[in-house]
Amino acid sequence: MTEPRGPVDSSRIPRFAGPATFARLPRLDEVGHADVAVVGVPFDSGVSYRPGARFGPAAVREASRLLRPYHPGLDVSPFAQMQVADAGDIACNPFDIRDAVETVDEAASGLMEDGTKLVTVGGDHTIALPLLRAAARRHGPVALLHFDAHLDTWDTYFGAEYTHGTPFRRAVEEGILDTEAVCHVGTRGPLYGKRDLEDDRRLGFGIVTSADVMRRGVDEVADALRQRIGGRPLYLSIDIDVLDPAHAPGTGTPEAGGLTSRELLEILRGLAGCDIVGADVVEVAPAYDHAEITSVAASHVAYDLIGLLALGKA
Ligand SMILES: [Mn+2]
Repeated sequence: MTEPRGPVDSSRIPRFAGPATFARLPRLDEVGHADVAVVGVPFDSGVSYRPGARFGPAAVREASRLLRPYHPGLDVSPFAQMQVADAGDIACNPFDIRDAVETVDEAASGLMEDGTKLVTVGGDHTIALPLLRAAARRHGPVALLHFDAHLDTWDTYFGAEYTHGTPFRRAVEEGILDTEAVCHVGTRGPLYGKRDLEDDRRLGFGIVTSADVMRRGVDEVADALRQRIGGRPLYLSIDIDVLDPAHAPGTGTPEAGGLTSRELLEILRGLAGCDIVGADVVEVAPAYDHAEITSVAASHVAYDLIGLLALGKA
């Protein structure tokens, strides 16, 4: 096996120069095959409030320039232990959501064909549905941990089925989730009514609220999640609005009282050993960001996801 090609050497090319790929990794077309590919989906036509997540992938790549190759929290050097590459963006129709959903499904399935696992950077949360379809086509119905301020299991908005607030209801309806092991983490904030929670529970979801994380602590929460997941193939969907607006102001539907970036990263690290088959980080909307707070957080979340995938490969 040839050695993986890693990021450009920052002792030779400073971090503010060189390629604009995620973590300054090679492009997928430069390495041919990747164990893990970072792919952008600059799509935000499914949002219900502030638009702008179409600029998320570029902002997260820019903020990822400072990532370094060794992850001490997980004791892993992901870029040395496997080939990681940047697969560029999936370009989809900004005027036709159904068409965009099909495009993401096909492109993700194509990228996964030879076993590549995807860490997808959105884009709004609509894209989780086609990404889950692609994952389920390969692995069967998948367990899901959904980190978000919101449930995202609403039925329709203005009659529209495919939006950033509805992907996980569609996914349950389509039978692509293993509903024995689906859970929201970090939810909070006002709802339309109590029925939102009843519907969500009926769909099969468990909930660890943002307040639960604070009361129980990250280790206990991660242990409970890991037990619930067991050995099932697991998809992780991370809406950056799971973080408090202090940690992620640059997002479309911010809610007070969220996780700190430290809590989120530590819960993720507590999932080491799970059989992760794919992941996304969505809803970074850089126009509302300050000093790259949100895109730095998202780039670190993506790096942790890659680290978890590297551990799974070891
Ligand atoms: Mn969401």
